[in-house]
Amino acid sequence: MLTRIDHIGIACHDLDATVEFYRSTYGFTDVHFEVNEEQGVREAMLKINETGDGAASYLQLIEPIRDDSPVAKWLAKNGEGVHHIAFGTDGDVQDEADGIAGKGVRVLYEAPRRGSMGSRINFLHPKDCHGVLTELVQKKS
Ligand code: CMX
Ligand code: CO
Repeated sequence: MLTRIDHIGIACHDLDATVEFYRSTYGFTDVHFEVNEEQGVREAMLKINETGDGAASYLQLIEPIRDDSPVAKWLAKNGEGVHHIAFGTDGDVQDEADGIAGKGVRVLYEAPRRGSMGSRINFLHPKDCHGVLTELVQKKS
């Protein structure tokens, strides 16, 4: 089951400056930095709140580390802004993805890949989701 908004993904040109904006403007100070080579991003997960199921909600600020990464392509076309939303699952992320694929929505990866903080992730194609790139997240247990 999808139980929460796990995070909102926001694409930016300058990760450090964007983290500083969220820190100084809103006081979000719980920040985890990570590089995800496979996804082609350097990222900061800003914890926003704890949720009832023991997980948390985050803003994921993402800066491309390669010109050919999906986020670099998206930034060149759209500029900075909201790039994707991510729903958290309470069970196996691939079971969730398979169930959604059965409803005719394209799932981008055949098997889950590694996301932030040891999570398992997959994506749904934005063209099948009314224009929203949608990520599914199973947090590390
Ligand atoms: N949100 C909404 N629509 C999007 C989109 C996004 N983030 N990215 C692309 N699109 C739309 C484009 O606007 C385009 O629409 P039109 O045909 O109407 O112009 C269409 O989808 C195709 O876009 P594209 O620019 O040609 O890009 P690609 O098809 O090469 O790639 C996608 C699109 C979704 C397959 C690719 O971005 C992808 O694989 N994303 C998943 C991985 C990812 O985004 N990783 C970074 C985040 C990592 C993390 O969260 O941990
Ligand atoms: Co994400």
